[in-house]
Order: sequence, then C-alpha cells, then structure tokens
Amino acid sequence: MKTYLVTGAAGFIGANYIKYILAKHDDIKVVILDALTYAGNLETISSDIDNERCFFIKGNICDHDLADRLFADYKFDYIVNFAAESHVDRSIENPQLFLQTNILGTQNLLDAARRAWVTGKDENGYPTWRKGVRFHQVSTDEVYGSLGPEGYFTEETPLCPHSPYSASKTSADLIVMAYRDTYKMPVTISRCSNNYGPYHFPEKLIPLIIKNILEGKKLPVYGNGTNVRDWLYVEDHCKAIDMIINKGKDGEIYNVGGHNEKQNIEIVKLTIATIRQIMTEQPEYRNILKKKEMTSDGQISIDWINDSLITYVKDRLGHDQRYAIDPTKITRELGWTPETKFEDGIVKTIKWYLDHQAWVKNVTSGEYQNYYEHMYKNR
Ligand code: NAD
Ligand code: TDX
Repeated sequence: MKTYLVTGAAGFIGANYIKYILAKHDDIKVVILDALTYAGNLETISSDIDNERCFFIKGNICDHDLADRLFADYKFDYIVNFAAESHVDRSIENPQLFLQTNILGTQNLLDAARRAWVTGKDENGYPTWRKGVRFHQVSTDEVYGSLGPEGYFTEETPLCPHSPYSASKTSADLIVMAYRDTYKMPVTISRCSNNYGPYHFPEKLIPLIIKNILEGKKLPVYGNGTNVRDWLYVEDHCKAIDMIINKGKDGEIYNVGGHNEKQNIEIVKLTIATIRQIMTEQPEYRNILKKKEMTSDGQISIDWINDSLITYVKDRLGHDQRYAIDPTKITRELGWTPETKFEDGIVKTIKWYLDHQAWVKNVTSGEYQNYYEHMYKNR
C-alpha cells in the first residue's frame, strides 16, 4: 500500500489525476491537500473522498506546521505537487501571490519531505533517504519560454520564462533540482504542454470560449490569434505522471506533449463549429443557450453561433508566441504515448461542459464575475 500526498487536487489537473490513479491502482491511499482558492472546488472531488482510500485536508502548501503534521500522520511515499497559482493573466495582475505559492510553497513541501524522509548520512555527508519515496513536481512547458515557427522544447532547452507565472514555475523547478543536487533527494519533474478536458476552470481559453458561446457573449481572442499552444487531453497528462511516479528515474525531467499544435484562432473556430455540430445532432442541448431565438419551425436557433462572435482584443503583455513539446524522452524511456486525438478530445470536453452546467455555475458564482469584468470590460 503506497500513500500519496497530492496537492492542488481540487483544481483541474489534480482532480483528474486523483480520479485516474484511484481507478487504476487498488493498493494506494491518497491524501489531498488543497487551499480551495478560487480555482479549487470541493464538489469536483466530493465523489472521490471516501475516507477509506482518499482523504481531503484543507490547507496551504506554504504552512510549515501543517506539512509536518501531515507527514507525521500519514507516512507518505509519494508527493505529487500540483498546487499552484496557474493563470498567466492573473500573474500579470498580482505576481507576488504566484511567487509565494509556486516557489515558497514548493520549497516548504520539499523541506517537510526532507525532515520526514531522511534516514541518516552517507560517508560524504549526503543525506540517505527512505527507500521508495519520491517528490514529483508538476511543471509546465512555459519554463522554456517561446519558440519561433520552427523547433521544439526538449529537456535540454535552456529555461527562459517570460511571465511572472512561468518565472515562478521555473524557480520552483530550479529549487527542486537544487534539492536533488545538494541533498540527493529523489525527485522528478514533468513539463507538460497546455491541457484541456473536464473541470478546466473557465478563465482559461477553451472553457471560457465554451461558456461565452452558451451565454451568447463575444469570444475574446488576444492580439491577432496566431499564438500557438500544444494541446493535450488531461487524462493523457495524468497517465504520464503516473508512469513517471512508477517507472521514472530519480532526478530526471520529462517533457509531456502530444504534438498537437494549434493557433488560438483555430481553437476558437473549432469550438464554435463543434458546438454547432453537437447541437445539430442533439437539439436538446439548445435548451442550455441563454439566447433563445426561434427558427421558423419552432426550434431554438443556432444560426447566430458562428465566427462573427469572435472579437480581437488587446494582447496579453509579454504573450509567448509558440509552445511545442518534444516528448521523445518519455516515449522512449517510459513508453508513454497520448491516447486521445484532439478531434475526439474536444468533442468529449464540450459535451462534458454541456452536461455539467451546474458545476460551471457553481465555480463561477463567486469572484469570477468581478474577474471577468475587470479583465475583459475595457480590453
Ligand atoms: P488550477 O488552477 O486548476 O488548480 C490549482 C489548485 O491548487 C486549486 O485547487 C487551488 O485551490 C490549489 N492551490 C492554489 N494555491 C494553493 C496553496 N497555496 N496551497 C494549497 N493549494 C493551493 O491549476 P491546474 O491547471 O490544474 O494546474 C495544476 C498544475 O499543473 C500547476 O502546477 C500548473 O502549473 C501545472 N500545469 C498546468 C497546465 C495546464 O494546462 N493547466 C499545463 C502544464 C502544467
Ligand atoms: O480569453 C482568452 N483569449 C485568448 O486569446 C484567454 C483566456 C486566452 N487567450 C490565449 C492566450 C494563450 O495564447 O489563449 C492561449 C491559451 O491561454 P490560457 O488558456 O490562459 O493558457 P496559457 O496561458 O497557454 O497557460 C496554460 O498552459 C500552460 C495554463 O494556464 C498554465 O497553467 C500552463 O502552465
């Protein structure tokens, strides 16, 4: 029986990850630590918290005493650190919170693990570690900066972050590697490209576009819409982390991505077309639309769901032009390959949102409205 501490699992990827590992492995226990910020939602994981194999603790990864108490109570084998402030636009507004959570929070967890896992010293003074433990840091392709039209990020690409978010994630990666080099701590890092799928918070491009279409709102595209992101279905990312935890090598970094580059404008147009297609095949979904124009044959119209909803708005400051991951290492060494084709993943994702409008309403009922007004009103 292995015990995991999974931080940030009330958020998008962490929630998908705990669902994935609890379904895949019978012999594991999961303790979730999450501060339930605006991005964390207990409803997302309520069906997973069963008090036998999965426990939830509300708390901050920066809390020193809490971290020590958790390590003492649960004797973790693995730590998987998802907890982070994750939105680039918010990092431009309030960098300090990103530095606190993403850098100091990671360092606090590393230190708690060090206090709990070190068993002694070797002849050179390096700490010796409990067998079979590992600290996994969930990182991002944004640490590598931005690409021109050619080339890919490999694990050897120099780190060159541009936003306060990506600079904080880069700093966290460097701290993790410093603990590897200084204390020989058993760590791994995954650097994944843009995820999409269920439970994605509607401040990010794909769920925001879906939400706005359903509400009959304009679809804000930053700059000229030609920035490129490399999209991966969230479950494929979860599978990659699971493989790294179980088969990866201590001290290694693994890039994760599915060679699925798309310009933002393509993503937005594809989302419009896919919603139209789903609502043509299953007209009952049209009831969700806020705007209820009727066609002459008495159906709710979807004629207005077209590219004219797109509005080009002021660009993101320091907007990275292109991300593209080379996943050769994780494929070659661990046998990871993505399973979900983008054409299927986007349909699954949109259907999930259509079927989970109560979740969307719940997670956007609080501070989200102010955020949206502030970010988009005069953009
Ligand atoms: P998210 O914003 O949806 O979720 C973050 C979670 O962390 C939330 O549940 C939040 O409550 C929690 N959290 C925030 N601050 C905390 C704190 N101080 N203490 C405890 N919990 C805290 O983020 P996400 O998109 O699921 O991303 C998860 C991780 O994956 C992040 O580290 C992010 O950098 C990384 N990542 C994300 C993507 C992506 O496309 N979303 C891609 C690559 C890497
Ligand atoms: O309204 C929008 N309009 C728009 O054009 C929003 C929200 C975004 N965009 C653009 C900006 C980006 O080029 O779409 C692209 C994707 O934006 P986000 O969804 O905000 O993601 P991104 O900035 O690429 O970062 C994401 O991927 C890497 C995650 O949020 C990070 O946590 C992860 O590390």
